[in-house]
Amino acid sequence: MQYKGDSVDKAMQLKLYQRMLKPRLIEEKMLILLRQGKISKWFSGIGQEAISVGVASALTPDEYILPMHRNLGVFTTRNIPLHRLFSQWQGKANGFTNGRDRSFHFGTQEYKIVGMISHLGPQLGVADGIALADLLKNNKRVTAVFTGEGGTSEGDFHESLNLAAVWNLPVLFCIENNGYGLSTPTNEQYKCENLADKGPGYGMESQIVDGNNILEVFSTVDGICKSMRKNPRPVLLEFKTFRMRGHEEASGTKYVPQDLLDAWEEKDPIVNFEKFLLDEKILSAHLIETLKNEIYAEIDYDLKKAFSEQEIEVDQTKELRDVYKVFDYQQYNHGSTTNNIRLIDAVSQGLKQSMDRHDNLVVMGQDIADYGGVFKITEGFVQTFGKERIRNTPICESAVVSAAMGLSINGVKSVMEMQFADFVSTGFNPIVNYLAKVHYRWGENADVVIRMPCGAGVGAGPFHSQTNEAWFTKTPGLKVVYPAFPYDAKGLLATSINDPNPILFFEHKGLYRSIYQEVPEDYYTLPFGKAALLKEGSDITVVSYGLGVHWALDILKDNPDIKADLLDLRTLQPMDMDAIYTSVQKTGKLIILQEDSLFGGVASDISALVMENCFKFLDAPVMRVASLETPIPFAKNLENNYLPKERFANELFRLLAY
Ligand SMILES: Cc1ncc(C[n+]2csc(CCOP(=O)(O)OP(=O)(O)O)c2C)c(N)n1
Repeated sequence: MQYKGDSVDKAMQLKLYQRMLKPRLIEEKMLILLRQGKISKWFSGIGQEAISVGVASALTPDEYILPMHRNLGVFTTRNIPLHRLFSQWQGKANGFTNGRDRSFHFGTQEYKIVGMISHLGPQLGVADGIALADLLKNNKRVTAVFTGEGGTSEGDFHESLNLAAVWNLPVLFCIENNGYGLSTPTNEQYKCENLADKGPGYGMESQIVDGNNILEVFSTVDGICKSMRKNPRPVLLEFKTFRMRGHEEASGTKYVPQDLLDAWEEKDPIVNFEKFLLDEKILSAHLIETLKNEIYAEIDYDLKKAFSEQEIEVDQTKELRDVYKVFDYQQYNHGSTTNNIRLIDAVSQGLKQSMDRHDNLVVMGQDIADYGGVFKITEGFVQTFGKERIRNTPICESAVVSAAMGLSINGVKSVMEMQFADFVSTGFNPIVNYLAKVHYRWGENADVVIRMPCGAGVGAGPFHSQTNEAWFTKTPGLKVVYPAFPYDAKGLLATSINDPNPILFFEHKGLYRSIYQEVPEDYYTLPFGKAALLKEGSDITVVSYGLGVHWALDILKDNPDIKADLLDLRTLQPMDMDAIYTSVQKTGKLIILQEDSLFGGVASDISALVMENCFKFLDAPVMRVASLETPIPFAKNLENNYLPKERFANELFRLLAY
């Protein structure tokens, strides 16, 4: 191995050696503890230390770094106290996740480290968002993110590199090509010769780096970072290295040819660098021993500390509480001036007023800038707020959701417009796995609103008509808002943007231009978790939300003899169960109407809760009315047959007669 000693000063060379030694010695200790059954899983980065240490050493302490599961050297180079790492790996309270997540699955703002989720790819889009926030704040900073070569096969890799290139984001994409993704060798992972070859395809500089040569890693990354800080742009680096141990310790390396392991053992980044430093007289045998002993002492001391820490205590209240960041709801009242506007205008107005109010709010979505979005919600926004804050995105929902997460980590709020709620499926992973879980996992929050133009009745067929709120009400950590009227839409959107938690904000397309209401001109907020009692009656309780509310209103209008409480839920998570219980206790009968197909929908859970909590008040079975268990058909008569409006009227009469 060739070291160019003159590229890095001697003090730094020594520091780099020390920094590589530390994760190596920690790992050696962990392997012993693993065999003793004192720790659970271990993902080894032995042989890959030069990459973690070299990259982390080239960044400034205020620059974010996003490591993966083999990057212990990132954590140690950022000087995280070892006992906290050990506690983290043992699921103890002094770790970073209160025992809620394992190994390297955590982040810490204190050390500007944002750890991975198991799904690997979203990490890359999060880096885009962090870098975008720096760019918007005019911080001259680089964000470095890691991926293995296996992770480059995920769609997130393509989406995130493309997004970074199109937006010119200062992200250093670091591929650690260690030959295997679990048991899959590179020739079964990708077809091109080098992954760095992909850079030019994205319009991005790229470079191959010898990942086992610490001086090459450090000096290359250092040089590139200096240049990226001056001239912000993404750069792709492919570090060639090798995974010397199994994917994780239990899985072994049987499938790896021995000659490959032998050849790479010769290239051990620490052994070789040590020899070089000895030759250069930067190191001596005595100094090596001293350095090792210092690290051993630190490991032993900190291990004792972590082992003596008690097991995490179970506190169910805290477990439930920590799913969401506490939101200090502020009521903003409005004056008396109103205008008769449509639901679509109310959403647009609410969004615009929030843009005025929050300097750090960015809106992202497909075709939302000059074009104004397919529904024209953001028409004219570019002229008022500029293209920095009103951002057209490529067609890459997953990377944009992840970028929204990154923006939030770096202090920028965002609203993302799904062009149609149906397309959220391609951004589903980061929503339910990253945004939803991040506060519970390590106390970070996702200050993100995802606007969801949804719903049927517009003859748009199976892929432009879904109302998929139940995909999200199922997932702890998300809030789900679903207004049925312009007044609610405006006030609830303002609240959603103020709330620091991730929110799915459903806007029914069929209501956009058909429902008018007097809506205050002023900015105002409305609280979550408060259903609206639209009609009062003693015979039956009707519960619905979104378009269903209007179907119920139509049918009750046509049948003035029916004395019904009609509750519009307005928000589904949190849900105003108290309002439902109160009404059911009065009427003894409940019918729930939802536009979505029946099984696993919101109506089913309301029904279950009412049975469990109000059984003695019920005079009849709780009825759920919903769409057919089919995809949403296109032809008008098929769609009408699919939707439950007519069935609702029949069931309502049946239940009243029960
Ligand atoms: C979306 C997803 N699919 C599969 C896995 C299972 N898995 C975890 S790590 C891994 C291999 C990753 O390989 P690579 O990105 O090259 O990183 P390395 O482990 O080699 O460092 C696989 C298949 C996962 N965690 N997430």
